[in-house]
Amino acid sequence: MEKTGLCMYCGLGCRLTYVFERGQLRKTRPLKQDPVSLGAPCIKGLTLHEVVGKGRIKRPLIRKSPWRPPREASWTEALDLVAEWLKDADPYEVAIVASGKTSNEDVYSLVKLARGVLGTPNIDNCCGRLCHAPTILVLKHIYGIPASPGYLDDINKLDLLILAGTNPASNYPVMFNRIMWARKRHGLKIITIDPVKSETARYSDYPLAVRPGSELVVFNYFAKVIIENRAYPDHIEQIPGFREYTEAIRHFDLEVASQISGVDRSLLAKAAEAIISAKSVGVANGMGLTQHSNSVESLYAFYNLALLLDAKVVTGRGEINVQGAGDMGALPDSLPTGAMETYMDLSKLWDLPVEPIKGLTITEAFFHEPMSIYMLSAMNPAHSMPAIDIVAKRLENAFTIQMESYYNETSEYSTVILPTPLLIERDGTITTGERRVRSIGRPLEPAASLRREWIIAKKIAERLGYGDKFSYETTWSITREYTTVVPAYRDVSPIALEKGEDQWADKTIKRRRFRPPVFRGLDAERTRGYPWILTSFRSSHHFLSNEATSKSQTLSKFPEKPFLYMNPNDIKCLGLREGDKIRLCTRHACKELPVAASTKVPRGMLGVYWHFKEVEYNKLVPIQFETRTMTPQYKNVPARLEINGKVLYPCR
Ligand SMILES: Nc1nc2c(c(=O)[nH]1)N[C@H]1C(S)=C(S)[C@@H](COP(=O)(O)OP(=O)(O)OC[C@H]3O[C@@H](n4cnc5c(=O)[nH]c(N)nc54)[C@H](O)[C@@H]3O)O[C@H]1N2
Ligand SMILES: Nc1nc2c(c(=O)[nH]1)N[C@H]1C(S)=C(S)[C@@H](COP(=O)(O)OP(=O)(O)OC[C@H]3O[C@@H](n4cnc5c(=O)[nH]c(N)nc54)[C@H](O)[C@@H]3O)O[C@H]1N2
Ligand code: SF4
Ligand SMILES: [Mo]
Repeated sequence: MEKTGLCMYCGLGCRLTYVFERGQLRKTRPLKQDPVSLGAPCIKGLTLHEVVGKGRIKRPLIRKSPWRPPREASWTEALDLVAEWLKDADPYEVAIVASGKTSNEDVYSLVKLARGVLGTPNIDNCCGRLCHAPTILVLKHIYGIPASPGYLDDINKLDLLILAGTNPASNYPVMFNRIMWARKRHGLKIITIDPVKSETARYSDYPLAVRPGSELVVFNYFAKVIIENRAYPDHIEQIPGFREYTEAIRHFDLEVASQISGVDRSLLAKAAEAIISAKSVGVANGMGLTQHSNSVESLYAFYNLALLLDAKVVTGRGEINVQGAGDMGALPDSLPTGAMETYMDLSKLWDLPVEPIKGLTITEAFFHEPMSIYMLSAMNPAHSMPAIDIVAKRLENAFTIQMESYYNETSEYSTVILPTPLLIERDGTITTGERRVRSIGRPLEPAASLRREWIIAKKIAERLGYGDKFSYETTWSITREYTTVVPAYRDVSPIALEKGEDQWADKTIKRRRFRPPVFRGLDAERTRGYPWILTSFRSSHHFLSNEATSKSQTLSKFPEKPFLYMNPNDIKCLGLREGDKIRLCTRHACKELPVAASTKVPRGMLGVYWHFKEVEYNKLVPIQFETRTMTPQYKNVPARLEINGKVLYPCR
């Protein structure tokens, strides 16, 4: 038997064919007619059958005291306990985190529980906060839309693509297929801005290996060349802020750009030449730009450049439903109905009192104002947040409720664990990074002992006396509700979705406005005490904290390892050998790791695949954020290397 259904990983959101034999999932195959994958999904999707059944949490678990193993409990006991705690808690000491790995309906229900029933404004979503919050802020300011306005298929028509701190060859393979086809068909040129020689940078015509955190100067230099050559459409001059922008970028000449970014002058000049001669340009950014404390200004520089070029914005979004999670209102500074000012509308629609109060981001709720209750949906903060030693303490000291499919690092600190189905065991909808709304299709049946977030929210609301506000019988009744409540989804047809047809949430650009960026210098620099720069990147064979992908035999065979990757020349000149254990220290912590060689990593830098538990990369990441979005600086971390007590400096 065959069934079709979505993948459960990245924000491209491919539809796949699931093949069953005697009721067991045996294979996952491409689906030729899928307009997203175009019949060529990636290896993670194609190995889903190897991961779904292994190591799952089957029953609710309750831990009576920290460090004691949890015991199994009934759903009634677990939910009674959770409801009891929530009822007595100060709503400002509760943080609820929804997940881009669940459906729109599940996220929406948690937002309604938080804002409508509990009165807590501290509602956020994990992937949105830890990855593209700065991008969304800047897209909202420049284009008036909290989403990527372009389409994947735009790539087919581009002749130049600027990829800044993103690695689609690894992380968005189906997008990368389109890039490669355009390159083969009509010679699409690629500029990459990445200090690391990533899988994507290997195909780049202009690989700009910038000094981490210096990207802004390169974007401003490009803008200066474009303006000096008048290589922009006439109508651009009418866009508000144009004059101020031209003034702001005036000083960023080739000399400045090359000196600050460390990129060779002639390569920079050639890239600028390619930009001014291209007819149709596309841009995309990723974590290499956002996970910095100066990310918002870099992103203003990047999207001002995009505006100047009238470029297509094809930036991807991380997890399969991170776009939907934000759209459903799982953000502390907006509501499902939109800006905070719409709270009266929402109160009427829900018939619940909603206060126009800005809540805490998940990062603030861990590092600035510890909570007494954390309620986490499909998230693993004890692996994925910075300074995980502090995160662990917060979780341990609080009443932590996890809604999870796999027992992960965070589970060690949870008081109650509520077992949930995986995305592919759910019906309902997600919204991809393109803002394409898709039915998940529930290719797999969940075990009877699992409950998803909307059911959990409903059961809690019933216990707190709000059952009538959660009178949903099916997932689709929530789809019908959110398509009337969330303005960007008012043209989305729940009937079409239920039939399996794709829909589009609003993608129209609402305005165009230049926002001149301010250069405040690099966000971190080498010092004598910390002479190396440490960064983290992703592997195409592992997903986030690797809970699911580590269960696949096929994916585990690939060569990426929990090592500290260094340039082979650095290894040689320091007299090290691969496999040598080395002490790696940042200003936050130290960790011993085996060394491995990789030509990906430039000299003087260190790289780690943060997926692996053994690396505990985020133990090393200090508490440093972009202050408007509270997105952590995972990428540019000054570090020191020691062996037998001796400090190792980068070779000259
Ligand atoms: N050092 C460093 N840290 C980072 C980043 C980085 O680049 N460097 N990136 C950050 C980013 S962009 C993000 S989004 C966060 C992510 O961080 P988290 O949101 O914490 O994601 P995971 O770490 O994978 O934890 C997700 C949990 O979801 C569970 N899960 C439940 N259902 C599903 C499902 O249907 N599908 C999948 N895949 N999992 C499910 C899995 O069991 C897993 O334990 O990490 C951030 N942390
Ligand atoms: N296989 C796989 N696919 C994924 C994921 C996964 O874990 N595995 N995660 C999904 C999620 S949640 C997200 S958010 C996306 C993220 O996808 P991307 O945005 O591509 O994220 P990363 O690979 O973390 O970083 C992108 C690039 O930034 C570079 N970089 C590192 N430091 C710097 C710097 O200082 N400056 C610049 N300019 N570049 C730098 C890295 O070398 C890397 O090539 O991927 C999604 N897809
Ligand atoms: S991980 Fe992304 S690209 Fe790969 S199959 Fe799944 S949705 Fe498609
Ligand atoms: Mo992400």
